[in-house]
Amino acid sequence: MKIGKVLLLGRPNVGKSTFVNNLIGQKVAITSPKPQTTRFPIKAVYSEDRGKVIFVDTPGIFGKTEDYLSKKINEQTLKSLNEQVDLVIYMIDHTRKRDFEESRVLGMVRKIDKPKILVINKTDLQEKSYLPQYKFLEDEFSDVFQISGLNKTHFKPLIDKIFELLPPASAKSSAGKEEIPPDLTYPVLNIDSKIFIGELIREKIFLMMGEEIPYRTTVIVDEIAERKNGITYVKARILTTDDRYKKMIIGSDGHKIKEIGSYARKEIALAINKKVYLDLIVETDPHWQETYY
Ligand SMILES: Nc1nc2c(ncn2[C@@H]2O[C@H](COP(=O)(O)OP(=O)(O)OP(=O)(O)O)[C@@H](O)[C@H]2O)c(=O)[nH]1
Ligand SMILES: [Mg+2]
Repeated sequence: MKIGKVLLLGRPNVGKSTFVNNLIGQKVAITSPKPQTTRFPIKAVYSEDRGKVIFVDTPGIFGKTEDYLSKKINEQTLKSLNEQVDLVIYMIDHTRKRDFEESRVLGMVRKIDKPKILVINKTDLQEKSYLPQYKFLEDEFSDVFQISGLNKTHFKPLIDKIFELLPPASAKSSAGKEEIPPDLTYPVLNIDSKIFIGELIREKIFLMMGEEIPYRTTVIVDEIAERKNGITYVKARILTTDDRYKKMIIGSDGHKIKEIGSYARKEIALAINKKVYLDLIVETDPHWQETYY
Protein backbone atom coordinates (compact mmCIF):
# COMPACT_ATOMS: atom_id res chain seq x y z
CA MET A 1 0.00 0.00 0.00
CA LYS A 2 1.14 3.48 -0.78
CA ILE A 3 -0.16 6.82 0.41
CA GLY A 4 1.10 10.12 -0.91
CA LYS A 5 0.47 13.62 -2.05
CA VAL A 6 0.91 14.92 -5.59
CA LEU A 7 1.01 18.61 -6.47
CA LEU A 8 -0.36 19.49 -9.89
CA LEU A 9 1.10 22.64 -11.43
CA GLY A 10 0.69 24.35 -14.76
CA ARG A 11 -0.43 27.59 -16.26
CA PRO A 12 -4.15 28.32 -16.50
CA ASN A 13 -6.30 26.27 -18.85
CA VAL A 14 -3.85 23.41 -19.49
CA GLY A 15 -6.44 20.93 -18.17
CA LYS A 16 -5.41 20.25 -14.57
CA SER A 17 -8.93 20.10 -13.15
CA THR A 18 -10.28 18.05 -16.06
CA PHE A 19 -7.53 15.51 -15.48
CA VAL A 20 -8.23 15.24 -11.75
CA ASN A 21 -11.99 14.86 -12.31
CA ASN A 22 -11.54 12.17 -14.91
CA LEU A 23 -8.92 10.29 -12.94
CA ILE A 24 -11.05 10.25 -9.82
CA GLY A 25 -14.18 9.52 -11.83
CA GLN A 26 -16.19 12.21 -10.12
CA LYS A 27 -16.38 15.95 -10.57
CA VAL A 28 -14.39 17.53 -7.79
CA ALA A 29 -13.27 20.72 -9.51
CA ILE A 30 -15.10 22.92 -11.97
CA THR A 31 -13.65 23.38 -15.47
CA SER A 32 -14.17 25.77 -18.36
CA PRO A 33 -12.50 26.96 -21.55
CA LYS A 34 -11.63 30.22 -19.78
CA PRO A 35 -8.37 30.60 -17.87
CA GLN A 36 -8.31 30.92 -14.07
CA THR A 37 -11.38 28.81 -13.51
CA THR A 38 -9.95 27.23 -10.36
CA ARG A 39 -9.53 29.83 -7.61
CA PHE A 40 -8.13 27.81 -4.71
CA PRO A 41 -6.26 24.52 -4.37
CA ILE A 42 -8.52 21.48 -4.22
CA LYS A 43 -7.34 18.33 -2.50
CA ALA A 44 -8.96 15.28 -4.03
CA VAL A 45 -8.23 11.67 -3.12
CA TYR A 46 -7.71 8.96 -5.73
CA SER A 47 -8.16 5.51 -4.22
CA GLU A 48 -7.44 2.06 -5.61
CA ASP A 49 -5.91 -1.29 -4.61
CA ARG A 50 -2.39 0.07 -4.59
CA GLY A 51 -3.22 2.87 -2.19
CA LYS A 52 -4.42 6.45 -1.95
CA VAL A 53 -3.10 9.58 -3.58
CA ILE A 54 -4.06 13.12 -2.66
CA PHE A 55 -3.98 15.25 -5.80
CA VAL A 56 -3.65 18.96 -5.11
CA ASP A 57 -5.29 20.67 -8.10
CA THR A 58 -4.01 24.24 -8.04
CA PRO A 59 -5.20 27.40 -9.78
CA GLY A 60 -3.15 27.98 -12.92
CA ILE A 61 -0.25 30.34 -12.33
CA PHE A 62 -0.78 33.61 -14.15
CA GLY A 63 2.07 35.38 -15.90
CA LYS A 64 0.72 38.85 -15.23
CA THR A 65 -1.26 39.64 -12.12
CA GLU A 66 -2.57 43.16 -12.21
CA ASP A 67 -5.86 42.91 -10.39
CA TYR A 68 -6.55 41.99 -6.78
CA LEU A 69 -8.23 38.65 -7.51
CA SER A 70 -5.47 37.36 -9.82
CA LYS A 71 -2.90 38.26 -7.20
CA LYS A 72 -4.86 36.39 -4.53
CA ILE A 73 -5.30 33.35 -6.76
CA ASN A 74 -1.60 33.23 -7.57
CA GLU A 75 -0.83 33.57 -3.87
CA GLN A 76 -2.94 30.50 -3.18
CA THR A 77 -0.88 28.48 -5.62
CA LEU A 78 2.38 29.86 -4.28
CA LYS A 79 1.30 28.71 -0.81
CA SER A 80 0.81 25.19 -2.22
CA LEU A 81 4.44 25.24 -3.27
CA ASN A 82 5.40 25.29 0.39
CA GLU A 83 3.19 22.38 1.21
CA GLN A 84 4.82 19.04 1.93
CA VAL A 85 4.27 16.86 -1.12
CA ASP A 86 5.81 13.61 -2.36
CA LEU A 87 5.70 14.31 -6.08
CA VAL A 88 5.04 17.10 -8.57
CA ILE A 89 3.21 16.88 -11.90
CA TYR A 90 3.99 19.71 -14.27
CA MET A 91 1.26 19.84 -16.90
CA ILE A 92 1.60 21.59 -20.23
CA ASP A 93 -0.76 22.17 -23.14
CA HIS A 94 1.09 21.55 -26.41
CA THR A 95 -1.58 23.42 -28.39
CA ARG A 96 -0.42 26.70 -26.89
CA LYS A 97 2.82 28.51 -27.58
CA ARG A 98 5.49 28.58 -24.96
CA ASP A 99 5.72 32.07 -23.52
CA PHE A 100 6.67 34.16 -20.53
CA GLU A 101 3.90 32.64 -18.42
CA GLU A 102 5.07 29.11 -19.13
CA SER A 103 8.64 30.07 -18.24
CA ARG A 104 7.42 31.46 -14.95
CA VAL A 105 5.68 28.20 -14.04
CA LEU A 106 8.69 26.16 -15.15
CA GLY A 107 10.90 28.35 -12.96
CA MET A 108 8.73 27.49 -9.97
CA VAL A 109 8.70 23.80 -10.79
CA ARG A 110 12.47 23.79 -11.08
CA LYS A 111 12.84 25.06 -7.54
CA ILE A 112 10.92 22.18 -6.01
CA ASP A 113 13.21 19.46 -4.78
CA LYS A 114 10.91 16.45 -5.26
CA PRO A 115 10.44 13.81 -7.95
CA LYS A 116 8.73 15.39 -10.95
CA ILE A 117 6.71 14.14 -13.86
CA LEU A 118 6.04 16.12 -17.03
CA VAL A 119 2.56 15.59 -18.45
CA ILE A 120 1.82 16.79 -21.94
CA ASN A 121 -1.95 17.15 -22.11
CA LYS A 122 -4.56 17.47 -24.88
CA THR A 123 -2.90 14.96 -27.21
CA ASP A 124 -6.32 14.38 -28.80
CA LEU A 125 -5.74 17.77 -30.46
CA GLN A 126 -3.12 17.30 -33.14
CA GLU A 127 -3.80 19.88 -35.84
CA LYS A 128 -2.23 22.83 -34.01
CA SER A 129 0.74 21.70 -31.95
CA TYR A 130 3.74 23.52 -30.56
CA LEU A 131 5.28 20.33 -29.24
CA PRO A 132 8.74 21.10 -30.68
CA GLN A 133 8.86 24.17 -28.42
CA TYR A 134 8.55 21.88 -25.40
CA LYS A 135 10.96 19.19 -26.60
CA PHE A 136 13.83 20.55 -24.49
CA LEU A 137 11.89 19.61 -21.36
CA GLU A 138 12.38 15.94 -22.12
CA ASP A 139 16.05 16.33 -21.14
CA GLU A 140 15.05 17.82 -17.83
CA PHE A 141 12.28 15.44 -16.84
CA SER A 142 13.11 11.77 -16.81
CA ASP A 143 9.44 10.86 -16.80
CA VAL A 144 7.28 12.31 -19.56
CA PHE A 145 3.73 11.22 -20.37
CA GLN A 146 1.41 12.28 -23.14
CA ILE A 147 -2.25 12.11 -22.21
CA SER A 148 -5.66 13.41 -23.06
CA GLY A 149 -7.26 14.39 -19.80
CA LEU A 150 -10.53 14.93 -21.60
CA ASN A 151 -10.64 11.54 -23.33
CA LYS A 152 -8.94 9.74 -20.44
CA THR A 153 -6.24 8.26 -22.64
CA HIS A 154 -2.88 6.98 -21.34
CA PHE A 155 -3.82 7.45 -17.71
CA LYS A 156 -2.61 3.97 -16.79
CA PRO A 157 1.15 4.36 -17.43
CA LEU A 158 1.02 7.73 -15.66
CA ILE A 159 -0.70 6.42 -12.55
CA ASP A 160 1.64 3.39 -12.53
CA LYS A 161 4.59 5.77 -12.47
CA ILE A 162 3.02 7.85 -9.71
CA PHE A 163 2.64 4.76 -7.53
CA GLU A 164 6.18 3.70 -8.37
CA LEU A 165 7.60 7.05 -7.23
CA LEU A 166 5.51 7.49 -4.08
CA PRO A 167 7.02 6.40 -0.78
CA PRO A 168 5.56 3.25 0.82
CA ALA A 169 2.79 3.84 3.37
CA SER A 170 5.20 2.70 6.08
CA ALA A 171 7.63 5.54 5.27
CA LYS A 172 7.81 8.36 7.79
CA SER A 173 8.16 10.95 5.08
CA SER A 174 4.91 10.46 3.16
CA ALA A 175 3.18 13.84 2.98
CA GLY A 176 -0.36 12.58 2.51
CA LYS A 177 -0.46 10.17 5.41
CA GLU A 178 -2.02 12.23 8.17
CA GLU A 179 -4.55 13.99 5.96
CA ILE A 180 -6.78 11.18 4.73
CA PRO A 181 -9.47 10.23 7.24
CA PRO A 182 -9.94 6.45 7.60
CA ASP A 183 -13.68 6.75 6.89
CA LEU A 184 -13.34 8.83 3.72
CA THR A 185 -16.60 8.83 1.77
CA TYR A 186 -16.36 12.04 -0.28
CA PRO A 187 -13.08 12.31 -2.19
CA VAL A 188 -12.44 16.00 -1.52
CA LEU A 189 -10.65 16.96 1.69
CA ASN A 190 -10.99 20.72 1.79
CA ILE A 191 -14.43 21.59 0.42
CA ASP A 192 -17.83 21.41 2.11
CA SER A 193 -21.15 21.15 0.28
CA LYS A 194 -21.83 24.90 0.38
CA ILE A 195 -18.54 25.63 -1.33
CA PHE A 196 -19.00 22.84 -3.85
CA ILE A 197 -22.51 23.96 -4.83
CA GLY A 198 -21.23 27.54 -5.09
CA GLU A 199 -18.51 26.27 -7.40
CA LEU A 200 -21.03 24.47 -9.63
CA ILE A 201 -23.00 27.70 -10.00
CA ARG A 202 -19.81 29.68 -10.62
CA GLU A 203 -18.91 27.21 -13.38
CA LYS A 204 -22.15 27.98 -15.19
CA ILE A 205 -21.27 31.68 -15.09
CA PHE A 206 -17.85 30.84 -16.59
CA LEU A 207 -19.56 28.83 -19.31
CA MET A 208 -22.45 31.17 -20.06
CA MET A 209 -21.23 34.73 -19.55
CA GLY A 210 -18.83 36.77 -21.72
CA GLU A 211 -15.18 37.55 -21.23
CA GLU A 212 -15.07 39.89 -18.27
CA ILE A 213 -18.03 38.91 -16.10
CA PRO A 214 -16.76 35.57 -14.70
CA TYR A 215 -13.73 37.40 -13.31
CA ARG A 216 -15.88 40.04 -11.64
CA THR A 217 -18.20 37.53 -10.07
CA THR A 218 -18.37 34.98 -7.28
CA VAL A 219 -21.07 32.81 -5.73
CA ILE A 220 -21.97 32.47 -2.06
CA VAL A 221 -24.28 29.71 -0.85
CA ASP A 222 -26.12 30.86 2.28
CA GLU A 223 -28.37 27.90 2.97
CA ILE A 224 -28.91 24.26 2.10
CA ALA A 225 -31.99 22.82 3.76
CA GLU A 226 -33.96 19.59 3.46
CA ARG A 227 -37.66 20.35 3.08
CA LYS A 228 -40.43 18.02 4.27
CA ASN A 229 -41.54 17.36 0.70
CA GLY A 230 -38.14 15.78 -0.02
CA ILE A 231 -36.84 18.77 -1.94
CA THR A 232 -33.46 20.26 -1.06
CA TYR A 233 -33.69 24.03 -0.85
CA VAL A 234 -30.53 25.91 -1.85
CA LYS A 235 -30.24 29.66 -1.36
CA ALA A 236 -27.36 31.28 -3.22
CA ARG A 237 -26.18 34.73 -4.23
CA ILE A 238 -24.17 35.71 -7.26
CA LEU A 239 -22.03 38.69 -6.29
CA THR A 240 -20.65 40.97 -8.95
CA THR A 241 -18.69 44.21 -8.78
CA ASP A 242 -20.86 46.47 -10.86
CA ASP A 243 -24.55 47.21 -11.50
CA ARG A 244 -24.05 46.87 -15.24
CA TYR A 245 -22.72 43.31 -14.79
CA LYS A 246 -25.66 42.55 -12.51
CA LYS A 247 -28.02 43.62 -15.30
CA MET A 248 -26.21 41.41 -17.80
CA ILE A 249 -26.28 38.39 -15.49
CA ILE A 250 -30.01 38.87 -14.93
CA GLY A 251 -30.64 39.45 -18.66
CA SER A 252 -33.75 40.93 -20.20
CA ASP A 253 -36.84 39.71 -18.31
CA GLY A 254 -34.49 37.62 -16.16
CA HIS A 255 -33.86 35.09 -18.93
CA LYS A 256 -30.12 34.80 -18.30
CA ILE A 257 -30.29 34.18 -14.58
CA LYS A 258 -33.06 31.66 -15.22
CA GLU A 259 -30.84 29.84 -17.68
CA ILE A 260 -27.86 29.86 -15.29
CA GLY A 261 -30.10 28.72 -12.43
CA SER A 262 -31.73 25.94 -14.37
CA TYR A 263 -28.41 24.57 -15.66
CA ALA A 264 -26.87 24.74 -12.17
CA ARG A 265 -29.93 23.22 -10.48
CA LYS A 266 -29.86 20.19 -12.76
CA GLU A 267 -26.23 19.53 -11.96
CA ILE A 268 -26.66 20.05 -8.21
CA ALA A 269 -29.60 17.63 -8.26
CA LEU A 270 -27.49 15.08 -10.09
CA ALA A 271 -24.58 15.54 -7.69
CA ILE A 272 -26.64 15.08 -4.53
CA ASN A 273 -29.22 12.73 -6.04
CA LYS A 274 -32.15 14.76 -4.73
CA LYS A 275 -34.70 17.17 -6.15
CA VAL A 276 -33.42 20.71 -5.76
CA TYR A 277 -35.07 24.09 -5.53
CA LEU A 278 -32.47 26.76 -6.28
CA ASP A 279 -33.20 30.23 -4.97
CA LEU A 280 -30.65 32.28 -6.89
CA ILE A 281 -30.28 36.06 -6.78
CA VAL A 282 -27.73 38.58 -8.07
CA GLU A 283 -26.28 41.34 -5.91
CA THR A 284 -23.82 44.13 -6.58
CA ASP A 285 -20.95 44.13 -4.12
CA PRO A 286 -17.89 46.07 -5.28
CA HIS A 287 -15.86 44.62 -2.40
CA TRP A 288 -16.59 40.89 -2.63
CA GLN A 289 -13.01 40.17 -3.68
CA GLU A 290 -11.59 41.62 -0.49
CA THR A 291 -14.29 39.95 1.62
CA TYR A 292 -14.12 36.46 0.21
CA TYR A 293 -10.60 36.05 -1.20
N1 LIG B 1 -9.27 18.75 -26.31
C1 LIG B 1 -8.97 18.70 -25.02
N2 LIG B 1 -9.40 19.65 -24.19
C2 LIG B 1 -9.07 19.56 -22.88
C3 LIG B 1 -8.29 18.49 -22.36
N3 LIG B 1 -8.14 18.69 -21.03
C4 LIG B 1 -8.82 19.82 -20.74
N4 LIG B 1 -9.38 20.34 -21.84
C5 LIG B 1 -10.17 21.57 -21.94
O1 LIG B 1 -9.36 22.66 -21.59
C6 LIG B 1 -10.12 23.66 -20.90
C7 LIG B 1 -9.48 23.96 -19.56
O2 LIG B 1 -9.57 22.84 -18.73
P1 LIG B 1 -9.46 22.96 -17.15
O3 LIG B 1 -9.43 21.57 -16.62
O4 LIG B 1 -10.49 23.89 -16.62
O5 LIG B 1 -8.02 23.63 -17.03
P2 LIG B 1 -7.20 24.05 -15.71
O6 LIG B 1 -5.78 23.78 -15.99
O7 LIG B 1 -7.80 23.42 -14.51
O8 LIG B 1 -7.45 25.64 -15.71
P3 LIG B 1 -7.39 26.68 -14.47
O9 LIG B 1 -8.28 26.17 -13.39
O10 LIG B 1 -7.91 27.93 -15.08
O11 LIG B 1 -5.96 26.77 -14.08
C8 LIG B 1 -11.53 23.09 -20.77
O12 LIG B 1 -12.31 23.62 -21.81
C9 LIG B 1 -11.32 21.60 -20.95
O13 LIG B 1 -12.44 20.93 -21.49
C10 LIG B 1 -7.84 17.49 -23.28
O14 LIG B 1 -7.17 16.51 -22.95
N5 LIG B 1 -8.21 17.65 -24.59
MG1 LIG C 1 -8.62 24.24 -12.83
